[in-house]
Amino acid sequence: MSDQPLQVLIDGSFYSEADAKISVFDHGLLYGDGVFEGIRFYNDRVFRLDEHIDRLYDSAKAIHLEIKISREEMADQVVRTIAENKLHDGYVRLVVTRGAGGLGLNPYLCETPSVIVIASTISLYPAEKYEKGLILATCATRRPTHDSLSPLVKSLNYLSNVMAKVEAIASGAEEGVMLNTAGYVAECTGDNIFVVKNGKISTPTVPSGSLDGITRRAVIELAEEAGYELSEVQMSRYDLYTADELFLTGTAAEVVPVAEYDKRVIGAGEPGPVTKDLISRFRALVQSSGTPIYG
Ligand code: PXG
Repeated sequence: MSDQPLQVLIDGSFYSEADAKISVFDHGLLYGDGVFEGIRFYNDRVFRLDEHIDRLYDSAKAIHLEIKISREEMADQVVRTIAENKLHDGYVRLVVTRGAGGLGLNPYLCETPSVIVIASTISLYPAEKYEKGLILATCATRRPTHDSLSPLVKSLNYLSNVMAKVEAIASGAEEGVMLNTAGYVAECTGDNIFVVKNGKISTPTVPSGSLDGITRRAVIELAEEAGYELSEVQMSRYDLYTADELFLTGTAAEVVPVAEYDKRVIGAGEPGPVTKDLISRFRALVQSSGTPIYG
C-alpha cells in the first residue's frame, strides 16, 4: 500500500480521505438505511466481483432502494477506485445509502442514493490464527428472522451482529456463533460456518438465517470439486461441539480454522486436514481468478 491518503469515490468523484464525507441527513447514517458489500482483490484481480454486484442490487431491491447506475458502471467504479489507489491486494467497501432526506423515516423523501467506494486493506485476524484456530462462543443475540429484516439483506443495520460480537468478546472468545430464534446455528457475526465430521462437510442452510456468503459459495464449489461430500443442513450447537473440524468463511476472514467453541476443544484443537486442504485450495483460487484491475 502507498503512504498517500486513500482516494475515496463518492457519487462518481474522487475525494481524499479527509474530504470524503456525506451529509448528516443521509438516511444511511440516520437509520442504517442502505446496503453494502465487502469485496477482496488479490494479485490485481477482483474476486467474484459480479457476484458481489448482484448481491448488492438484490439487497437494494429487497429494501426498495433503486440504484441509479447500472451494474456495469458499479463494477467499473470498484475497479477504478482500486486502480486510482494503485493497490494490488486488498479490500473494497462498497456502500449504497438511501441518500439525504428529512428527519423522518420516509425513504421516499430522500433525494438520490449515494454510492461510496473505499479501497483499502483489511486484516481481520493475525496470521497465527490461521495456523492455530479461533476461539468461538455462542452469542445471546439471535439472527433476525425472515419475518423482520431478511437476514439475506446485507444492510447498513449491523447492530445485532455488533451486539453479538460484543457478547463473544465479553466471554473471552474471538468470534461469536449466532443462532436463529429456533435455536439452530445460523452463522457467525461476519462469517459463515462449516463443520467437518467423519470426512464429510456440512454447513447451515441459507434459510437457517445465514447470509448467502460469496466465500461460502466458493468453498462449497471447491469442496465438491475436490470430491468431498457436502450438505447444507439445519444444525444445532451439538453438531458444532462434536465436530472433528470447524472453520469459518467470509470475504474479510477468508477461510479460518476454529480451535475451541464454548470451552469445548474442537477435534485435536488445531486445524484439521480438511480445513487445511480447503484453505490451500481457496488461496490458489483467489490468486488465479477474478476481474482484472489493470489493462
Ligand atoms: N455472514 C455475515 C453476517 C456477513 O456479514 C458473511 C457472512 C460472509 O459473506 P461473504 O460474502 O463475505 O463471504 C458476512 C460478510 C467483518 C465484516 O468485519 C464481515 C462482513 C461485512 C463487514 C465486515 O468481519 N460480511
